[in-house]
Amino acid sequence: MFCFQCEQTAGCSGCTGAQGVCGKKEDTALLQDELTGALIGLARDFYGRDHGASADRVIIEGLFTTITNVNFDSEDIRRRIDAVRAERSRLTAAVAGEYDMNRLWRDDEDIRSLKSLILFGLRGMAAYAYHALVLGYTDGEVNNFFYKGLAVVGGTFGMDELLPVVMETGKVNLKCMELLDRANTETYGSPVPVTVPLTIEKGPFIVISGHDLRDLQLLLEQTRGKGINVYTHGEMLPAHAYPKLKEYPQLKGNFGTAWQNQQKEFKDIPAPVLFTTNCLMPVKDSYRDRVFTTEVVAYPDMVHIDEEKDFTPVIEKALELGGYAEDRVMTGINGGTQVTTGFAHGAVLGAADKVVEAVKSGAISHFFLVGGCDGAKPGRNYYTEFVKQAPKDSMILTLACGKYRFNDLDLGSIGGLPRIMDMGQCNDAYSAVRVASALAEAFGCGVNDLPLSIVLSWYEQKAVCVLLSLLSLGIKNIYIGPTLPAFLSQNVLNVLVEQFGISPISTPEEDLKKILNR
Ligand code: FSO
Ligand code: SF4
Repeated sequence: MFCFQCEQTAGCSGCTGAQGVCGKKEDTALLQDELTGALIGLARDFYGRDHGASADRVIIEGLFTTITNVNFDSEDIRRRIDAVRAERSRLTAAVAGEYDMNRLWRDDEDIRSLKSLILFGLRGMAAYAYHALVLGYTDGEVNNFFYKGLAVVGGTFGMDELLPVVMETGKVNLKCMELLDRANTETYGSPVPVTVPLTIEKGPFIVISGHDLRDLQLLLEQTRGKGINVYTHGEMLPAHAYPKLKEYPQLKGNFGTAWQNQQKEFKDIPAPVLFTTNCLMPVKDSYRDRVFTTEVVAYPDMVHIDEEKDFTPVIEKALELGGYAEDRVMTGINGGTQVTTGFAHGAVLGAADKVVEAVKSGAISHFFLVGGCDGAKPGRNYYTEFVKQAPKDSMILTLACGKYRFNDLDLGSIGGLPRIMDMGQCNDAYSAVRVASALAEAFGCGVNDLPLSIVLSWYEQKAVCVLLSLLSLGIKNIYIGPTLPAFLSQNVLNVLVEQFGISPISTPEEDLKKILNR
């Protein structure tokens, strides 16, 4: 096997051998390559031609399946390969062959690097397109680009031809994040700031993880009046801010922290855990009887809830396990007992006058967007330290699961706004873009001229498409850590440094000095 798509890849160069660092076994990795190769074949046949909604869905689900920590189930991946082939033969006699992914992994390193940016960006974007799709929202331009991008990955192109497609991936992903924002806010209302307790109340409960708001809503419907409380986990935390989800009284709070702590946090938990998307880690014996998956997430021998969305097995497990006997006060990484969320574009722009005034009066000196994925590497306490050391008159905007490093800290407020504002999930980078553009407009300058710095933490492929979206907007001087992606070749990195001023993180002290003296 060869895989180098995520931040924890072996030796910062690539996972090979019998198993990846994430626990993905070689046979699963090879099947994921076969699935990707089959998707490229389908895309080459249909790029620029008529393709129906079912082909779009096969592509979106297939790409989503191959994201890090989503699907460890070889049987399930085999079924998906069959579905791609069936779709292809239903539509036409296959013209192009399937693609052998080894050609990509063994290609010239710069070509491999650019094509990896496109492919991994498409995988991330597919997850967002999927969450929008299940709420009934699709976009022709977004769907067409999956075909184009995959066809390009399977074609023969030089660096000059691939670079614009890399940027186009970012541009289309912005559209896709906007689509998902529309799907979420039109269905569940515009997020409002809320405080979310970390205490688990006594009695039966269910923990729901991942990004899919629709799954949460269906679970809340099915647990109505059953004496079962529901707690979000990981990227599901921002759900508390959506008016139509918030109104369910049994949606009580948030359990645990970011994904990489799940093996410790779920040990002996007296409740079931439902995974709606990534990031699922190899399941330990201490809680293997209580893990449930749905959507494209799958793990061998775990109960999978299919499209009928009958959550009865999860509900029965919650009643059987019974939860804690007494309320249990839990804390975040820094000892805080509650967190806040809901500062998406609607809420922040609703307070735009206050924000602009605070900048003009000098009460706010700088905005830092510190966000992205969390992960297991020790160097990631950089982000906690960065936030703690940021000047007291600066605001910290955050999003995605990297926020668990610092979201339980009380850093005070400025002009009635808390200094840490959680904008939501990784896809809510769209909110950050909306806020930055509105500020730029209010001050009559470009986004790069604002007192705003972006410090990203990356782990998997959604972070790749988000980064590409920021670059496609011309945003410069982004800091990235904890390490640079293994799939960036030196030449491609040079281009990103020259054109966009991208820097790897160093220490919080040094980076803050550089940023504030710029
Ligand atoms: Fe985190 Fe995992 Fe949203 Fe990612 S839970 S790491 S970028 O999947 O998706 O932030
Ligand atoms: Fe390795 Fe990451 Fe690929 Fe898993 S997803 S095999 S950890 S590079």
